[in-house]
Amino acid sequence: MKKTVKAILGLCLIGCSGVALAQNPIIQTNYTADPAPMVYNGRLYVYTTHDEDDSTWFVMNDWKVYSTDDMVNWTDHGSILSYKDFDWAKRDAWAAQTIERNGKFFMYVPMWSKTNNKGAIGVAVSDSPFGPFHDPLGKPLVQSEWGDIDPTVFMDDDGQAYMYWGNPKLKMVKLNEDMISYSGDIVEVPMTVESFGKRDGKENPERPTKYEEGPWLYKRKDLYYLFWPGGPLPEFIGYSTSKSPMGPWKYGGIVMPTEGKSFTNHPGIVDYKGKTYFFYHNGALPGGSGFTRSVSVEELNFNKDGSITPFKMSKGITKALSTTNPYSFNQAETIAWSENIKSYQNKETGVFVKAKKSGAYTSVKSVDFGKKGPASFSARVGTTHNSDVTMDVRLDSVSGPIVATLKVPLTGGDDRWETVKAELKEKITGVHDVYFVFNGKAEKDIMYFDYWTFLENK
Ligand code: FUB
Repeated sequence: MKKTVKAILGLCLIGCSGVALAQNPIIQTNYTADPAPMVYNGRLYVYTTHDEDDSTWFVMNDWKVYSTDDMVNWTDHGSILSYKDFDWAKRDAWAAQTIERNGKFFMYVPMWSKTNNKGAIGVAVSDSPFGPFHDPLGKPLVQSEWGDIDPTVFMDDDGQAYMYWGNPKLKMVKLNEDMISYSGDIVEVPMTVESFGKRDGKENPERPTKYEEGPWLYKRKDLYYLFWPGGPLPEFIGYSTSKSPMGPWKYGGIVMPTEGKSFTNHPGIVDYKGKTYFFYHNGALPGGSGFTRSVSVEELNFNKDGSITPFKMSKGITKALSTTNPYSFNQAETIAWSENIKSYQNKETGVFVKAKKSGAYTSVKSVDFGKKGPASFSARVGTTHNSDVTMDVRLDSVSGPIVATLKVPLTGGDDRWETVKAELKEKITGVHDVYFVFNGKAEKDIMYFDYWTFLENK
């Protein structure tokens, strides 16, 4: 007779549930940095830069996008744009931001320009948040001098869009309605102590204030906020406020003090489902550093007067805003937490994940199996090994009860897949965190995994 997993787990209390575990960094399957959140059609998207594995400098070739609707399970949509998509660019896919206007998505991206051998900011356009994006101009949108990096674009309630950017100078321009051109002169924002605070340490004529780079423009009630990484290095995140999107700015103080194994940081702020979220990066993943960074998120709270009390990096948002349906097709690359997993993409499959060693796992939080529960489990998987490769489905922790085990067939390559089914060993009801644990004898690349679903009991 099948035992009821809900009954067994009743004994586990909080230690087994995974609820108390860390959720930051939110992406563990690649090194990501410079988070740029955007809400579209009720879903939260985060565009990121991508630090190549083992980098010892800013080796950054493309931008990625991830999304969620519950703040804990993040779907990897893969690489959506590269500096190679711009004829005029030769490297440095650095901090970007995407915004939507009239159903079109505009991604503002800094790169190193081939033509002038300087930093420059381009724009790419798409009909979808996932791309494909193309370069409508065939040239930079702005190229003023070295330091044209880190664009932030904000559209005000009256439809006027503003772009700020720059390191060490802070510049601003008004974008036209087409979002791919601008009007008027590029304004250099005065770097005053009143606007950006007095820099600590040795005097630096190039950087008279705390402002370093990476601005993010945000509006709350009638107040405009400019968040920015401040120096001297390693960076903290500070903020300034103004009654107008064009300034003058008044220094507000520190939001997030220096912390976290990366000498840079980068703010991205967004309102979503009644709360405000603050995205940033650090070097918290295994192998993490200033050149192998990872994106995290915290809830951002404001004081009554609109000021912000500084807060530290934390374990992140641990409670899902909603549950996941196990009876629909769920992508393997929708993950709350994983270890020893990398994500990849190819033409055949789109984005999928690979278990790099035996015992690697992915997990999904707050999966609602309902009252009847499932009869079976199936997943699209494959391996290049003919020794025993299995995938265990466990509940509520990586060592929780095994409710199903799939035998993974030798398919011979990550362009070849099979959908495999397993009967359930236990009856499952109610809400659980689900863990997929990958086992095999090989030293590396145990198996690959594309999607999963449960079949509901009738
Ligand atoms: O990620 C490359 C650069 O490092 C960004 O453009 C800066 O904001 C800093 O995060």
